[in-house]
Amino acid sequence: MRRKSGMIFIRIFIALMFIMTCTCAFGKNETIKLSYANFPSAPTFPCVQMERWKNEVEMRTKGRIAVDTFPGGTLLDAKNMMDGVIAGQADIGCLCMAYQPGRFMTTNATSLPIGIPNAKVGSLVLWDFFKKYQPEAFAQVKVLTMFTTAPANIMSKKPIRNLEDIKGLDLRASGGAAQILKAWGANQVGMPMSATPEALQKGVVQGLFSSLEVMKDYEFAELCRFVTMTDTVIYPFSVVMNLQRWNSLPKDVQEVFDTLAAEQAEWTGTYMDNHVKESIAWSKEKYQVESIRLDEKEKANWERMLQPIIDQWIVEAKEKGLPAEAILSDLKSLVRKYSK
Ligand code: DTR
Repeated sequence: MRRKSGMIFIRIFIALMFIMTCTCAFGKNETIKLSYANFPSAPTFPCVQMERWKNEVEMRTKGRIAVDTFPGGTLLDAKNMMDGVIAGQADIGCLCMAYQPGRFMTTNATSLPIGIPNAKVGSLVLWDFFKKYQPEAFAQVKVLTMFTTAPANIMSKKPIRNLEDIKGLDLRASGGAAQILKAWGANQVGMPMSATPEALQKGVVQGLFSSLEVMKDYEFAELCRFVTMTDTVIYPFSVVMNLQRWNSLPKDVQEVFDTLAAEQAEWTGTYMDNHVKESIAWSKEKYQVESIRLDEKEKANWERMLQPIIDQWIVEAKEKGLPAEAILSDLKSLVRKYSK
C-alpha cells in the first residue's frame, strides 16, 4: 500500500515537471532574448538608435522580446560585425558598410559624392535603394534597417582654409571616404571611429573626416578647434540579424520588426540631423570651435577633384557585374525625390 502511494506520488511529480518544462519552452508568455552588438561607445548615434529600437521592440511585442544591448565592441567589433552575426556570435549587429567598400559595393554607392544633403534624406534613400536592389552581400542575414550619417566635414587641430593647408596633413577617415581625403592631398590614415579618440590624443592624426555629431559625443571639440565645412559624403549603416534566429521568431514578432524597419531609418536620420546641429552649437560655445566655410570658387575646386572617385567606382562596379550607371541614376532620382 505504502509502495503504491509512493509510486503515485512519483508519477504526479514527473507529470508536473513535464508540464512545467513544456510551459517554459513553448509557452506563449516565454520571453525571447536577443543580443544586439554595436562597435562604438554608448553615447554615439549608432548606439542611441539601438536603444530606441530595443525600447520600441520591447514595447510593441509587450515584453515577449527582450533585447540585451552590447555597445563599445564588447560583443563584436567594427570589423567582425557582419561575420559575427552570420556565425551567431550575436543575434543582431550594427555595422558601418563604408568600412568595407568592396564587400558592400552596391549600398556603398550611397557614399559617393552625389549630393545627399542630410541624414534623413540619406536614410530614406538608402532604405528604398536597398529594397530595390537586394544586394547579394546580405543573402546570409536578415536586414532589420539601414540609415546614414549626416554628410562628413573635416575636424582638425589646425585651420584648413584651402588645398595648401590640407596638403600632407595626417587625417583620419575610413573606408570609401579615405579616397576623398587622398584626392584633396591629405595623408589619409584609415581606422574605424572607435579607434579615433586615442589616435587624436596621441597625435597619430591631426584631425578626422566625419559627420559633426562626434565633436560632442566623443568631445573631439576639445582637441579639434577647427571645422572645415565640405558637406561631402554620408556613411551608410545597416542592422543585420542572424538568419536562423530570424526564422525562429514567431510571425507576429517578425511583423513588428518589419514594420519598424523604414520607421527606424527615418527616426535615426532625423535624430542625427538634429544632433549634428546641437553638437556644432555646443562645440562653439564650450570650445570656441571655428567653423570655416570655403568660398564658392574654392568649394567648386574641391568638388571637382572628387569626380575621379565616381568614375573609378563605375569601373569597379562594372567589373563586378553591377549595373553601375543604373545604380547611380536611381540613387540620384531618389535623392531628388526625398530632398523635395
Ligand atoms: N562617419 C563615419 C561613421 C560615423 C559617424 N559617426 C559615428 C559615430 C560612431 C561610429 C561611427 C560613426 C566614421 O567616420 O566612421
